[in-house]
Amino acid sequence: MALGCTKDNCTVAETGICLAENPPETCPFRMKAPADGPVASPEPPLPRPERNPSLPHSRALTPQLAQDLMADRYCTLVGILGDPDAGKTAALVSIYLLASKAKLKEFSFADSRTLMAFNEISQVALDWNEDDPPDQFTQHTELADDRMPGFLHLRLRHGEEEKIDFLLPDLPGEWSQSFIDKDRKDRLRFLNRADVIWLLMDGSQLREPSTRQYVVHRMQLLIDRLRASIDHVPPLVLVLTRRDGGEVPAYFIEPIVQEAEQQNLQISVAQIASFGDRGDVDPGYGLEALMRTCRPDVPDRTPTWPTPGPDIEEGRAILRYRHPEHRL
Ligand SMILES: Nc1nc2c(ncn2[C@@H]2O[C@H](COP(=O)(O)OP(=O)(O)OP(=O)(O)O)[C@@H](O)[C@H]2O)c(=O)[nH]1
Ligand SMILES: [Mg+2]
Repeated sequence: MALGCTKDNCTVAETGICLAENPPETCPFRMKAPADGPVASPEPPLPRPERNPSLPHSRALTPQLAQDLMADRYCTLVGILGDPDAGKTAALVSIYLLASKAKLKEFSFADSRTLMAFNEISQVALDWNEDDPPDQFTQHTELADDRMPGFLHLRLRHGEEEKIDFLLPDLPGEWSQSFIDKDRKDRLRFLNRADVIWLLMDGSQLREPSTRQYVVHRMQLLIDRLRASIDHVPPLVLVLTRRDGGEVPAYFIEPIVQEAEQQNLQISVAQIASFGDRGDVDPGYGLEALMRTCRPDVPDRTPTWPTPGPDIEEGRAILRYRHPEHRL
């Protein structure tokens, strides 16, 4: 390294030209080299990292990353199944928007390791102009790797002290179809560890006489598959979407509830409106109550079925359904 000069503005170290017009080697203003040789390079302030630093993962977590997180802290894992178009992604988008906009009463947003993934699936809903709602609030789900699930992570504060980490898989409806039709369960092994399983159903197909029987039958098959494939099936929640289009009467879903009860499975029913472009039901209706189903220790303050009448409160969305014979 060339020696500099003690005089301001002298560039002898870079140009070799002395500002005082002295020979550079003998100029009295030149900096002195240390007695033991040339100036040494300064030590780097930090040790070199052992491996390249990586940015936090912003998209859905792979099963391995989800497992790493679960090893670190308790995570509430939710299984989410249902046909294409049932409203699975829409429910996740709505939960994220409610949490991030502080619209939940009991939960508040604390953190997410998959913000980019949430933002990606929420894009249309975020741009939504109330006067001109889109035909589709979300896109059909496709995974980068069709062999393994991706998990969305949401950390919510509950009350003053508690923080709950939710892992929510956003799966394509075809996974549920191939589970029912072909017993394809290899990709759904994570359900063995689930704290709760949400079974999503398009509520409008239940209200519609021409489709009702078919979708009820499909859901019964799904319940049977779960019973046959999982050792300890966690509590099931039958989630009826598109509540903004109308309420599904209890007797339409009774055959599904009976199927679960015959299999000795615990089931409850929720009606949600992830979006609300029709009727007078607010977007996000029923979702806070749905979140509560993930945590049996969080008290459910909702009344039992049925809840007729136009003035629907948010808390009435989730119903601990009891077959008439078993009602208290
Ligand atoms: N009005 C209203 N529309 C809904 C509701 N839930 C879903 N939708 C509509 O239905 C469309 C499909 O819902 P998705 O959540 O993408 O369906 P999905 O179950 O994720 O479907 P796949 O990804 O194909 O398996 C959404 O884009 C919305 O337009 C709801 O509660 N109310
Ligand atoms: Mg989807």
